[in-house]
Amino acid sequence: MFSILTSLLATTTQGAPANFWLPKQASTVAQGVDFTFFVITWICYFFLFAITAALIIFMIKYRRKGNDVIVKGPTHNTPLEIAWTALPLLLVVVIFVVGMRGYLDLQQAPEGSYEVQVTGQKWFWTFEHPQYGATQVAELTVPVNTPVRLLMTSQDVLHSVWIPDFRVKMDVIPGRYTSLWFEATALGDYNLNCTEYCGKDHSKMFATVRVIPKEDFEKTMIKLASEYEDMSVGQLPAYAINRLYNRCQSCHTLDGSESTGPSFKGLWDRVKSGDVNFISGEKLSNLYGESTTYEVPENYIRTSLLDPQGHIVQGYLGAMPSFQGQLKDKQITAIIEMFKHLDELTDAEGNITVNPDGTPRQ
Ligand code: HEC
Ligand SMILES: [Cu+2]
Repeated sequence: MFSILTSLLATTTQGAPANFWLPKQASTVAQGVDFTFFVITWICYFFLFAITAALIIFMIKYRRKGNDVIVKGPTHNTPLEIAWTALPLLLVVVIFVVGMRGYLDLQQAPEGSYEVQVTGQKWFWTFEHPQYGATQVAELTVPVNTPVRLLMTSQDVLHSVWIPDFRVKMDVIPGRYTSLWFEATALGDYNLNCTEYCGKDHSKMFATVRVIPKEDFEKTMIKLASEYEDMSVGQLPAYAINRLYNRCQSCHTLDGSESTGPSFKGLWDRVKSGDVNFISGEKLSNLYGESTTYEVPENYIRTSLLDPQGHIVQGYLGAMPSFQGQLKDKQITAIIEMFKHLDELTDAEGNITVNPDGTPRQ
């Protein structure tokens, strides 16, 4: 009871910390959402106690006292019936008005919001910053005290973005755009979860929203967009497995198990030795050598990314999308280097063991 009271009071100040009922308030709309929540909760408590008390009192007062007592009950009471219709009506109107105000706030992003394009797919989130040409996976960096609008769609099934501390949530739907906006009011890292059951690894489909100072934002984005440009070839594998592999992981595993496409484990050895059969009946080893289709194995991987339908591996469907225009040359090199060094980047179960900067994980 006490905690309800303190939490209700807490909602009157913006940016309230986490309490027994709700997480921290870290966006401009959080206070309104919490207020609506507590108004409804309190109305429910009131009626819970009032009805329970009436129930107990009437049970005692009007209990059956013997076999021979016959009482004629009232059949109609107009003032009472008007009262129990009008009062609840008034209450739901209050709930509607409070809720609608918050809802409208949530619906309409302020003019000039910073826009991020969000793609949900099994089982990760991709965030693109069109203004900077930067892409983030499982991590979304945004400036503090700035309205941010997420324009969202799904590659496969229904997903849903939920950032509890911001009190925002919106479905992400294949073949359609939905949007959501927020303005973070406090620096820090916040959880973003998928909140629409979307299959086997739904519980792993989360991301971190990093709210950083406004003055650092542009610098961070520019760095992110060109992160790989300053890297030496030796640094590329760790970058690729952390920043690029997530675009492949829905179809290619790292642990050797079959998926929509062949596993990346051992791929470089297979490819290098030309031990790949195509559905056309050709063998990859026959396509290597001077003045042939691929000349050297690296070209096969490059072509696999830019023109995946060119040669389709036996046992699979031509389901791979082209990455033409989506990967820069240096990123393609990074992927090739990743294949070559996959053993150093993953453990036996296919878990990634390095950070983007090459330091060991954990
Ligand atoms: C939607 C599913 C899908 C995605 C996403 C995908 N691929 Fe593929 N990929 C396939 C399929 C299916 C094949 C086998 C058929 C073929 O050769 O096109 C394949 C084949 C390949 C091959 C040739 C494999 C071999 O054994 O010869 C390479 C290399 C490859 N993919 C790399 C990638 C990379 C790198 C990414 C991410 C940047 C990626 N793929 C993303 C489905 C996908
Ligand atoms: Cu999901």
